[in-house]
Amino acid sequence: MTPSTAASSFADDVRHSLQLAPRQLPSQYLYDALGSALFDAICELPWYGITRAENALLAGHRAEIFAELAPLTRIVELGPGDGRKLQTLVEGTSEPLTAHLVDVSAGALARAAYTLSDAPNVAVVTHQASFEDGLDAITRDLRRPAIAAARVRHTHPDGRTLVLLLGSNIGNFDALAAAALLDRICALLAPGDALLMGADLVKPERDLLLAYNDPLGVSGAFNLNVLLRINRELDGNFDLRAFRHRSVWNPACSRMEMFLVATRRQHVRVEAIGLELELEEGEAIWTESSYKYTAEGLTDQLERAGFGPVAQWIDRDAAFALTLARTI
Ligand code: AVI
Repeated sequence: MTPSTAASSFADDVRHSLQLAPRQLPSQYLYDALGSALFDAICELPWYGITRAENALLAGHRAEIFAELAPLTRIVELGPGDGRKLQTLVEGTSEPLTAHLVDVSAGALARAAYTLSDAPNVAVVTHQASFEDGLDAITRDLRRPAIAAARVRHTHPDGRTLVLLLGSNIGNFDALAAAALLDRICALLAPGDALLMGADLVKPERDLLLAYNDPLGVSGAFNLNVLLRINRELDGNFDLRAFRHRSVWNPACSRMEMFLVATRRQHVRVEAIGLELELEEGEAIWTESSYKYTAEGLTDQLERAGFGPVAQWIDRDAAFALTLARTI
């Protein structure tokens, strides 16, 4: 499953993916205003360690990152969430920076821009778009000829660019889509620019099950909210009480999988797209995959995409890796 495709719309994607076998919904649609707020709440949960581990690694290594990449003038963050990861990073410099934030959620962009308004040296530009469309728009804005010239001359006349793909956002892309995304990031960057990627590592199954099916039920609400969104935006009649949240670890594919499971046989209608569904009791709608990696697997993946790893920092307790990689 791929979280986003360039020219798709919510209506088209819902119509198409709910009719696949097994039924699916692309995970990018979990992030409307409420979904983004619920995801921010997940990041606060004691069982979801990604955000805390990443923040500690960013705070601990930001000085090295800025020293390594000087002169850094531009940061592009794919999926900034509430902006706190970038805030932690930019506390490591007083040099002027332009931050391009790319997210499908207008609410997340507004929250991130607000968080960063505390950083006087950072000018924020927001792009409400999928990662792919946002990268393409930024590449166009930065005038590709200038980048192409920089590639040839191996110079950075207006400073270096750092792309941030944090929070294990890469984990919501399957292998092919992840490779395509890394290629697209590479296309934006000139040699010597860099990617900083935060990715969750394989860990004991019981920890993963708690992180993706927490005792407070926030993960369940986050998952179910996509049905609420279909009801609201596409005039659907999903009965949210007739579904339960399920998360499973798939060791063969090294990923957590999230589903909404029908608790009874039911008929659902989504008026705006003329869709009628017959769901059996126990039938599942696949809403998200979260791939988990090994440290070596991450560096191999980056090397295949044309990056040379510079440094990798690992939080062993949380099993989380932050990798800085340069375009070569
Ligand atoms: C945003 N993404 C990296 C999160 C993850 O861990 O896959 C989304 C999430 N899904 C359930 N909990 C959190």
